Amino acid sequence: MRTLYQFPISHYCEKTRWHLDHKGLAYQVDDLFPGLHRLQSRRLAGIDTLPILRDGAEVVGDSSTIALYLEQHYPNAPLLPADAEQRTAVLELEEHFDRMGVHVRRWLYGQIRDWRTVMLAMLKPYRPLFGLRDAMKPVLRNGVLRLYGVTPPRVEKSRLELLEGLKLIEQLTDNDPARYLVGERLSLADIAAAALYAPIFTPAGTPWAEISGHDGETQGFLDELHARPAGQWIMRRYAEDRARR
Ligand SMILES: N[C@@H](CCC(=O)N[C@@H](CS)C(=O)NCC(=O)O)C(=O)O
Repeated sequence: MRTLYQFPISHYCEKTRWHLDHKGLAYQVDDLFPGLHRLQSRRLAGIDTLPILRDGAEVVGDSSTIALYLEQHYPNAPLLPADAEQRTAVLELEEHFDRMGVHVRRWLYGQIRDWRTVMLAMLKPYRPLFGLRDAMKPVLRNGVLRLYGVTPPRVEKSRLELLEGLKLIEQLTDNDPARYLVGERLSLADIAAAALYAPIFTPAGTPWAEISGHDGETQGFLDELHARPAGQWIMRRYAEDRARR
């Protein structure tokens, strides 16, 4: 039995879901409650973050370690090229877009003015146990802002970083949304880039599509990003390459 310990709203968990789905591997999800998850994540894998994958007797934490584990143990539908040079390029890009995920998350949380839809997307999987779920909302909101360093100067720096990441996608694909980042096939680099940018591009069917209520300035910025070749590239990866189980 395979279990993915996750937060549905986490884009790092989305990267792992995509990888498992791409390989056609069956799994169940265990949605841990944010904050309290650390009791379990530390016990399972000695880490504070999700995703964590249990695969039979093996427990693997961190989306990049999980990715390598999956490639090693399930070589079908490979996401790492056989060619050594391309493989190195893919792994470097995966790392780059993993770091970008931090900026995407910080920038997005920095834009939220009305937290209702975020809380709904975040807490939907959990039952409203004795009103505890709703009582946790302000605690969670403050925890998210503190944990992810959501302060105006850092949010602005993250905005610039995420623009640089989009520029890189455009350079690597020569502004062509049909192309992949490395070589002619989907790789771990594409999955990392598309999944970790997904919260701001909100492809249909993803948890972030439910977040609404941005102010005019933020919405205008998002519209500009959507119109760029990199925005179209991300939406295209979702439309064409995001197999769902
Ligand atoms: N490097 C990690 C990052 C994962 C990560 O940042 N997960 C966040 C959710 S998006 C998390 O678990 N945060 C909870 C915490 O830090 O307590 C990975 O790739 O798995």
